[in-house]
Amino acid sequence: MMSRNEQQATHYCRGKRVIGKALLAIIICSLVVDTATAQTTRPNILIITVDDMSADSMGTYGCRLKGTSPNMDALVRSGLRFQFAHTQVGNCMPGRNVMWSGRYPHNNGVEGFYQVKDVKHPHLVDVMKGAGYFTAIRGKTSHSTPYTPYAWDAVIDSDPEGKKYHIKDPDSYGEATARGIKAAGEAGKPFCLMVNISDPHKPFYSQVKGNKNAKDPYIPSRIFSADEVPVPGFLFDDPVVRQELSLYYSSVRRADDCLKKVLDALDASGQEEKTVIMFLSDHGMPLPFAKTQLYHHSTHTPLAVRWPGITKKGTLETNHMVSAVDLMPTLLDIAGIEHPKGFDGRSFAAILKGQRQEKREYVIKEYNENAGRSRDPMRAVQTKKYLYLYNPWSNGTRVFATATTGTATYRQLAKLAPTNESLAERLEIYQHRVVEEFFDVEQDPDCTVNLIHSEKHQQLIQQQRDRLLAWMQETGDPMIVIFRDRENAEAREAFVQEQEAESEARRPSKKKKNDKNTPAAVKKMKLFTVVLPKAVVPGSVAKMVISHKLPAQLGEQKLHVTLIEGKGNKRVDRQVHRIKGKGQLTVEFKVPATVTDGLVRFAAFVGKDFQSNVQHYKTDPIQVK
Ligand SMILES: [Ca+2]
Repeated sequence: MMSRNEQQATHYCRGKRVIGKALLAIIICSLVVDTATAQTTRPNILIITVDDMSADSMGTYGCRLKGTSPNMDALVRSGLRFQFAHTQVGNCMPGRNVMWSGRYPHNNGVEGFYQVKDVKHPHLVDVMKGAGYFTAIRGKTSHSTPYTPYAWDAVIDSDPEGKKYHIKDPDSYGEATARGIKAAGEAGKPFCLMVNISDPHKPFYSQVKGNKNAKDPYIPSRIFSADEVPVPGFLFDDPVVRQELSLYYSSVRRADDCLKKVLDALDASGQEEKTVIMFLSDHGMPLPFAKTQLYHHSTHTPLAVRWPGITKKGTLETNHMVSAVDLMPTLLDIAGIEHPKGFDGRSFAAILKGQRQEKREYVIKEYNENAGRSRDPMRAVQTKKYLYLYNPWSNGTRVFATATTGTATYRQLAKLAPTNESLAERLEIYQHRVVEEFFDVEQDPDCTVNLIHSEKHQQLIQQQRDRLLAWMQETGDPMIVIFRDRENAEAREAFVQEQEAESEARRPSKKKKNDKNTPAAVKKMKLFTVVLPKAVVPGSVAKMVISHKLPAQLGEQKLHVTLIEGKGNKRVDRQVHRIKGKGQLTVEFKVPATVTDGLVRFAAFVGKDFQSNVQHYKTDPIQVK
């Protein structure tokens, strides 16, 4: 049996130059040669990403709040930074897989948050290892690699004693960097080290995951207050929004603190002059209209490369548009490694050397599904001045599924919308959108005025549609069938439903048939509501009233209702009722005389079993009286 690494190496070489019986000998031979070349000529590669950070949260990219990013600013100024760089996707795993495959999602197979069993393309780690690099990663390994077991030489997420590093701890990023560099030295190889900083991804500074009352020990070097933060034009000025933004910007500052530790570690290693640094964010801020979208601010990223002896300090590059799909070919050129076949992206190494490249007037963006596997496909063409968006999922009733509904900002939007006309309009757009949009991003970077019906923009709109169609053809995008036939709403809806079904089928195999057949639209309905008992008294009966409304297509379903006690979530009792259509039932539980920790919870779900539930619900802990 070959190990995963060997399989990957074999795959890569086979695609490149190896035939028949000589396979193994040539691989060994080429690896030996590559390792020797690597030791003498190849530069170290240090890739640093931040998570969920909008470009304009940095001073060098126009942040209106001073002091968010002193170290990031110094880093990008020390090399060449792109003004017009975008990531392809507005969310993490599919976005990062574009970066490290050089392929669009429909060609690398990672369209959502799932791994691909049979990876047919070489990943960054495979190619770099094949060329004699020591490869190491800190953070986001599963989101950056399409398969397991990972081929990285080292995954540095724990300290030498095996204790997991905290993802918000700046010191740990310095430590991991130092260890990665040291390990490469011991292996006698140059390093390809990827450090993925967690901030400003949620939980934001001060919000400790899983414990509302815990204090966050990782305090940013500067904390911003609600009254000083800028409110992006795609959001709205409100105390709740400002409060959340203040935590976001404080987390940007903590990302900056982490970056400083990484650079200090590189400096201390003495490898600075032999190391090429690439720095970028994976997509925009984790708030409504940014993350999981393809708007301008969803994908606009800071992107800088410092290539010792090549890039000129303080270069602001404004001529060319580049995007995440170009990163891997560029890195291979920097390292002097031959390209494997099949990249969608194109190296911008020439631009780093101060040369001009043709055909850099626009970038194409692609979104398919969110972390919950709900499918809402979109495509976009972005130029320096305009953005065209195609949103075939929008059918007037389908609600866009996005991670940003978990934010305080979204909850405030939903709360205020019924009594505020302009927020009601924003909520409508957030939930339902329209099929096509066109924005003048130079005048309206927040993408609030849709110009798709503007008379004077029709020629420009058509130009972007033509570009998108040509790209679909060239890259084999299956969406071409409906894009060609844009006026056909029925075909469009059928296509999206088919994609939704495929996405459902990709859920883990433990999910039952029952679940696969549940359309996403049903999952978005509120199937039942619960009225809890006014008080829960030990030793007496607690009554809850459950009203249900199941669509006909679900037929008869089981409703499981559970009483849970204590911090350890121990099940006291579960009752199963059969429900169908519209109705109401009362569920009674005998509460134990002594309740563990003095806490109970109620939970309920509809479906055959929990793994295949159609909808579930759980209360916060309730104090017993
Ligand atoms: Ca992210």
